[in-house]
Amino acid sequence: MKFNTKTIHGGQKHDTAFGAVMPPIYQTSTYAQTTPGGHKGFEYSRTHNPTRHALENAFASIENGKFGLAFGSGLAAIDAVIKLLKPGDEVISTNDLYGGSYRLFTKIFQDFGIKFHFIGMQNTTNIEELINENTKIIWVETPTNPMMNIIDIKAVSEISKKYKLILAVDNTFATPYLQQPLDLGADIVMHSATKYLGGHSDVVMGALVVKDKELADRLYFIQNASGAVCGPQDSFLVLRGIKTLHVRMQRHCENGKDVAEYLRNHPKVKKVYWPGFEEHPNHLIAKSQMNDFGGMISFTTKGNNYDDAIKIVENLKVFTLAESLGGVESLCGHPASMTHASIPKTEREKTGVVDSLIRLSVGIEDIEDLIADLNQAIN
Ligand code: P1T
Repeated sequence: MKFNTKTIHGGQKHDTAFGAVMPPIYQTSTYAQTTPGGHKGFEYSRTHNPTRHALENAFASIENGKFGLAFGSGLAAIDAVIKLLKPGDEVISTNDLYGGSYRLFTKIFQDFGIKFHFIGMQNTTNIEELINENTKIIWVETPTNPMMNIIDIKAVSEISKKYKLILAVDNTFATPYLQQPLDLGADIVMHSATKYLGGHSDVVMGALVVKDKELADRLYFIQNASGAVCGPQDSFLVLRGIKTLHVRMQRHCENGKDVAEYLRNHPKVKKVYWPGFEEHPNHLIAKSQMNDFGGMISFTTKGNNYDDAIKIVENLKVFTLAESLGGVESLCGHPASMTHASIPKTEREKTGVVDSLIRLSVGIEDIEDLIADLNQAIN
């Protein structure tokens, strides 16, 4: 199946009881057994649940993987990946990444003896310089949150293969509609399914997808042993969301392009971060590894004034000021005080997360209304 068909049918079977076209919400914690071990493949819903299973198959299908795992949040999915490690192990991560991922790495796992290196990965030789016998995982976010840097997944995967490391890619911003990291050599794809996969700002969820059976088994063990799973109702919602991922993404990309171009021409705007621009430093990599450029855009205003940025996000009306992204409705955020407040100011400013930076998740409303809203708020 091609991608658009996979979003609707990938990994799915009609329900065997009554032929329900959508999988029922199996709102149950446990399953009757005829004798100990005498069950139909489901024992307890932390381990397996039919609705979650249908969703996990959909995750695997759209990411061109073999095994999907669903978690109670994106951070719970990342938590499971880092639990593959032992004290003394090291991770090399992108230095521009979601603030909550940075917080999980530095405030939780660092205390368990895992060492994290944060570096710009646009130049992949930076990565090789940090590799030693303790290095186990390379953590890549691309496009990065919120600076929209693009990292060459294929080039990083060549390094990870050379040193026998695990390459994990957070594909939240791109979604498999735009890029499929497993095809580019990644070992693990991670999602905050809260965002584009769910697509309607009504659920918090995380996902992992892998191809390798042994790695999948280790992750399934952690998923069950640590227990950060999502419930059947949420599984149903994300499964429903995935069925329109391709049409939503197409419109997010169209609107994103128009908003990026509008902002670039605005006299009060200093810089627009969007990988579709030819002048974006990683545009050629974006063009080669992504099918389009998405609906996430960050920009700064002239003067780099904190109060000006706050005034703009307060004045926006069609764009809602809120954490999160990837829903049908347009959202705006102020990373320095919101999503990236957990990164120290000196660290975040090194990557460009300055006080005037505003992040937009461009939704799928009429473009004229989005532009008019930005116009009134910036002017
Ligand atoms: O929020 P949660 O589902 O736990 O996912 C965490 C996460 C992981 N990776 C990326 C790239 C993310 O953007 C996120 C969550 N991000 C936001 C809430 C945000 O507004 O950026």
